[in-house]
Amino acid sequence: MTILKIVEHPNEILTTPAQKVTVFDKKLGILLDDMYETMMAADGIGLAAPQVGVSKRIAIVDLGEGQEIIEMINPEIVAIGGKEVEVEGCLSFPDIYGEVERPYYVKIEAEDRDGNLYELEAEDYEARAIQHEIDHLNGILFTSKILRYVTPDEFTEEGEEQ
Ligand code: GNR
Ligand code: NI
Repeated sequence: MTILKIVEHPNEILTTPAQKVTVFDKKLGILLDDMYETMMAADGIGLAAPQVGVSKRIAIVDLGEGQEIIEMINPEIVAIGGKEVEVEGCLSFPDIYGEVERPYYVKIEAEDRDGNLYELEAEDYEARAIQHEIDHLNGILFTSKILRYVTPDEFTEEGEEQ
């Protein structure tokens, strides 16, 4: 497996809508595995393919703590509910943290690495990470949604992981 280089802002790939995946081959599995290793090495809870230089609709989320790894290929949000403001960070913006309002609940439809369609419901921080990643696939960056910037120490004071 390989730790990939994370693309940082400013880079056009981060603001370009990614292409749908049509081929579910071994190469896709290798990319997903490499993205997972890259995310872990960078201490992230999510990663989208454009962040490793691949403009395809592929993203992963893993909140850790025994929760399962979510692999999303061609994800679509099919329902949302509620709203909540929380602090977010992004591996493509190393020193920026800010409060973002997002729906508290999402239901998505996506394909797994074998091309099987599945539905997933998520709440709270998991729903937030999923939406942050789907935004990446649409070329939307969290900085365009920040209501208030916070300093890293303020972020840790709130008890979030760094
Ligand atoms: O590691 C990450 N943490 C995070 C915190 C709150 C909301 C979203 C995220 S995703 C981010 C990793 C990243 O940049 N994914 O695109
Ligand atoms: Ni991000």
